[in-house]
Amino acid sequence: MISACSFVDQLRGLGYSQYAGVPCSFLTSLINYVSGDPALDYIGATSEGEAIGITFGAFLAGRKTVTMCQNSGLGNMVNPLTSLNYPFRVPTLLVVTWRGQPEVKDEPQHEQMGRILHRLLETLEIPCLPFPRSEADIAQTMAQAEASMEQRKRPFALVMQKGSVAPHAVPGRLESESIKTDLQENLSAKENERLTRTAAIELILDALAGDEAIIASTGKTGRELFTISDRANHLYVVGGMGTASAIGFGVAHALPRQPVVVIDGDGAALMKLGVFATIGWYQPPNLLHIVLDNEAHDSTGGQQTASGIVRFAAIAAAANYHSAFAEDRPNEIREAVRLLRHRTGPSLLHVKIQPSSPGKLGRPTVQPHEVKERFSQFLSSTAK
Ligand SMILES: Cc1ncc(C[n+]2csc(CCOP(=O)(O)OP(=O)(O)O)c2C)c(N)n1
Repeated sequence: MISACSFVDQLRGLGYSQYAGVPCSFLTSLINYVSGDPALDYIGATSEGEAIGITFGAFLAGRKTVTMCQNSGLGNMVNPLTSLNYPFRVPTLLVVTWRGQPEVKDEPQHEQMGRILHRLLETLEIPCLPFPRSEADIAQTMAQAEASMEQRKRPFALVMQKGSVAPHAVPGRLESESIKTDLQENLSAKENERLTRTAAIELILDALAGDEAIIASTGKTGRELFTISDRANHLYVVGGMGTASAIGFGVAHALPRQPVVVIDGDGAALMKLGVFATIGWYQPPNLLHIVLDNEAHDSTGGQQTASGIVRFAAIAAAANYHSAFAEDRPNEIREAVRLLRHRTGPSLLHVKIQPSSPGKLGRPTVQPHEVKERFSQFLSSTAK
């Protein structure tokens, strides 16, 4: 058994500053220690996939990251690990607990995952080592983990058995300021009067100042942004559907003076709705979250989503955003973008658009890892 302090302090020495995750009882001491230390940063995510999005964003903003989860939650991470971290070549140190370890008494719901955990990591091509159980092992374990992440530019996992870390006291409760949201919903246009996604993205780009980090959701949102204008401050989230907002939050949280704009889709936003609570709790003042809502999974053939009955701005207001607007007419959308871009966030702008996209729509020709590199360079060159 090691102390939380001995592990975290070695990681601190190696430059790790951003932690995120969802708890497991095995992780209690580590999470208590990290969240009680003002020099470190622990984000409690609503799902493990969201936690991967957050550490992905923090990595792009220049931080070394740790993502913690129960092995049950590894399942929730599979999509972003395979379709974000892999193609974009983004590492994170995973600390994955081993519930259901064979021969160790545990609950039935952990049995199968306990048995398949190492095979699952192997299938995911994520190398792993046991989480260190003695202080003397920490340096060597971390040297191997760091060498792997440096060489492969992809995640590495430490598998934590029960009783690995000595108890550490629960830190004081955090408080988040309760906001009286400026909620304005002005939806009156008929569907055929609404903008197309291309027209909406053009209008948004025109209304922005040009110095924002812009993160575009999976499918045609990213493809249209790329086609309209391909710039270093654009990140096309080609995989990890639903995580654009978590990535945007990760960047905004790490770089609080860098304006960040997320352009989300309604299907993607609904897929990871929990992030609204994370954003509302941590209050990034520099985050503008735009949902382009065509009431469809337009990118995959136009299948209807449930968003026809969803008031995204009301959800953002209930989740403690500072401002939450819904607009469907060009002048009002433009005014809202201009206003919210400069207001203290987090802000949400729900834009009703019509389905459809240009007939011959391209795809990003620049590789995800190249997009990542130039986006990170943009962030470091403007870091204030
Ligand atoms: C986890 C996951 N599920 C499904 C898909 C397939 N997929 C790609 S884009 C997309 C639709 C996204 O819908 P929405 O966010 O509303 O954006 P739109 O296509 O309407 O612009 C789907 C289902 C995927 N890439 N990843």
